[in-house]
Amino acid sequence: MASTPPGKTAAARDDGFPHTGSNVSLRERAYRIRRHALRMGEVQGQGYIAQALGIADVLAVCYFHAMRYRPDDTRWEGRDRFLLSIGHYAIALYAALIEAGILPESEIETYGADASRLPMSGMAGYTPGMEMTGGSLGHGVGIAVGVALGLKRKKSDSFVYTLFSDGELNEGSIWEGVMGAAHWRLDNLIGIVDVNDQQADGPSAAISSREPLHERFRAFGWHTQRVDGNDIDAVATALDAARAVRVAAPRIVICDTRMAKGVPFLEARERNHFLRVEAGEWQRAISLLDETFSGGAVS
Ligand SMILES: Cc1ncc(C[n+]2csc(CCOP(=O)(O)OP(=O)(O)O)c2C)c(N)n1
Ligand SMILES: [Mg+2]
Repeated sequence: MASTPPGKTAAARDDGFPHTGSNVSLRERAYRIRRHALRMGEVQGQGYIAQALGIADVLAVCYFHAMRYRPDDTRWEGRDRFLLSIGHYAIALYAALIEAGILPESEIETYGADASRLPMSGMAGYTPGMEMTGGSLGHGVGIAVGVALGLKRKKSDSFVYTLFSDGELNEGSIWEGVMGAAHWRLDNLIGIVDVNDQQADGPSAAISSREPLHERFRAFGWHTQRVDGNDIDAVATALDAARAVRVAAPRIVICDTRMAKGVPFLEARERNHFLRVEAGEWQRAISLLDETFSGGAVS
């Protein structure tokens, strides 16, 4: 077994909650996830950075509060599964996996390079902790339904989390999965939608609105909550409720987030689906993030 990383207790590792007993706050985890993502962005000079900054608070809660896993055994049968439906958010998940001690921080330098374990779109065969291959949008919920059904048949008490996006709701296959999950009453499935009101062609509300999204999910038979996805306490409370509530239905936590959260000059950009940042501006972005964190402004 690997040595216990700083801030984690050896006793807590075996029950699958490596973060239990850590003295690092969720707010600091989210800040560090953002920082890892910016450093990967700097390696390539471009990427889906705004998404990573926007979803960092949610990932911090997933990996340091809600989910069971063993950093040194990513295939552990008792783990909760995290299915990243949106392959282009891989940079965000890598940042969380680095923070979780599943990937070494040194691999940041390899991001997006040939033969790297960190390709620009999420691929299950390449990266420890990446449970599904993304890239073609619309498949995470359907795969999550299959995994959740399989776990139920094995009498497992693991949860299946799947993260998908507001633009991805344009894919009909998402709604097929949503109906299947409700039909099979998959109370071990927790969906998280990142509603950043942005997709490749512009604002989601203008291109193909799915609002009121909470009412739609409710109508599809899901236990539904909607929170500010950049409010760490609200996300943690919602995920606690999603696990604890006694209803025979899948659960959704709709997270309204702000793209590029934590780096004001990137937040201010109108089109930030794919960001290009000038070479000198990466360090500025990291410094601003550091300042907002130490000043208490990020989450
Ligand atoms: C089936 C499919 N169609 C189109 C794409 C191209 N594509 C990649 S990301 C993206 C936008 C999806 O919306 P969202 O994730 O909400 O965008 P973001 O919030 O990241 O800007 C699109 C259309 C794809 N990867 N797969
Ligand atoms: Mg979006």
